[in-house]
This record gives sequence, C-alpha cells and structure tokens, in this order.
Amino acid sequence: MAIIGIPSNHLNHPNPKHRTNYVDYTQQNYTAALREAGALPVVFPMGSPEEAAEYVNSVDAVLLIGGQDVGPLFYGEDPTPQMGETDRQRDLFELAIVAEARKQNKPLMGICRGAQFINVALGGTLIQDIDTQYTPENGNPIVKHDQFPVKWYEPTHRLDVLPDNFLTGTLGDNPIVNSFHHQGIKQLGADLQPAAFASDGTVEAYQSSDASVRAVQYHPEMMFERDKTHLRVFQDFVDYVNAQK
Ligand SMILES: [Mn+2]
Repeated sequence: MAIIGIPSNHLNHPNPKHRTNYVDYTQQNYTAALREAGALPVVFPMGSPEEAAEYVNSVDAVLLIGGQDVGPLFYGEDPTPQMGETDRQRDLFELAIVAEARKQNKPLMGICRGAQFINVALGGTLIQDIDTQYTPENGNPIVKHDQFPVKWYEPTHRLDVLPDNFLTGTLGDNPIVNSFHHQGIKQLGADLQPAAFASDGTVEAYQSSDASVRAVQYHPEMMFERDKTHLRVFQDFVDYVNAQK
C-alpha cells in the first residue's frame, strides 16, 4: 500500500474552540481522496527543516496541499499590497520536504498552494495577485480564479488540457473545475511543463518530464465525492507511486 505524507497546515490564530492552544490540521477531503484511491495517508505535523529527511524517508510519496500564499521572498520578490496571509514556518518546512523528496526520489503531488509551492521550490515564480497583476498574453479576459462565494465543490471554469501529460484523457479535453486561488504560476521551475491552462493562459496544471512531480491548481479533493471522475488524479498518482516502489 502506498504511504503518502501530507505536511499539515496549522491554526495559529486564537479561535473560540482552541483559543491559543493551536492545532496542526489537514482537511479530511485530502485524506479521504487518498484512502479512496487505496493509499494510506500520513500527516506530518508542521515541523522544522531538520526533520524533513526522516519524514520523507518514512513515506513513499508526498502530497502538498492548499493554504496560505507562498512568501514572495522565496521567489525573489517583495510582497505587493495584495498579498494574503503567508506563513514562514510552513514555507521553510515544506521547502525542506520538497528538497528531500527530490533527493530521495519520492514522487510529489501538489494541489492549489501545493502546486504553487512546488513550483517555487523548484526555481519557479508566481504572480502575486492575478486580478491586479496579470494581463493575459492571449488577449482573453482574466478568468475569475477565486470563485467564492460559489460552493467549493462546484466547477466554474474550463481547462484546456494539453496532450501527453498526467491529466490527458482523464477528464476530457475541456473539463470544468473549481477554483480558489488569487495567485498563479508565472514562470515554471526547472524541468516543469504545463499540463493544462485556463482560457486566460493561467497554468492550471503542470508536471515534470517523468511525471514524478505533478500538480493541479484546482481542488479535485473537493469534487471527487460528487463527481468520481475527479478521483482519477489521485488514483493515477497512487498507481504511479505503487509502480515506483
Ligand atoms: Mn483557476
């Protein structure tokens, strides 16, 4: 059985339930999707970079999930006024996790922030705020990439899936997906190629040449319970991980 590690998010603001007794957490739909795909999810509590080697060594693959904005200093920019919440501890921990996964040849999948983060960790850059800083080169209007308040499981924008990648043939050529991001990929990192675009040219999925790194900007984990075709991205990753073991 493929064991897949998920670096956690953490709740580090006072809240009515836990007050300042903060918690590390992962949304259940990520672990549910991995379980449904036949994998055993393991959550890494947010730790220090020094722990990354052992954490990665304990699993067959890593899934990086959604959350805060990626700190722009990690791709060489100061923050613009549109920057949302960032979390330096999470960035530093996940940076070490990605480096160790590459070093130990463990497959990596990213979702939303995870897609943005892996790109940055592999030398890519981000658009800090699509609505204010992006002009589509193809002349199309900017797509609404943060669909809130539309429900999280509802698909709202189309993808153009490119040939010969991990998404090709899994959802059709122009699937409709959900979208909860205000940042986007600017330059892809080393050895990464786009796998799908939105109609405004935003990179919505990418992979490495050997598909050991794969990422989607949308949230299949929020959609698979209502539309089983969206389990496929998890199933294919788990199958890939099992084949590498
Ligand atoms: Mn989008």
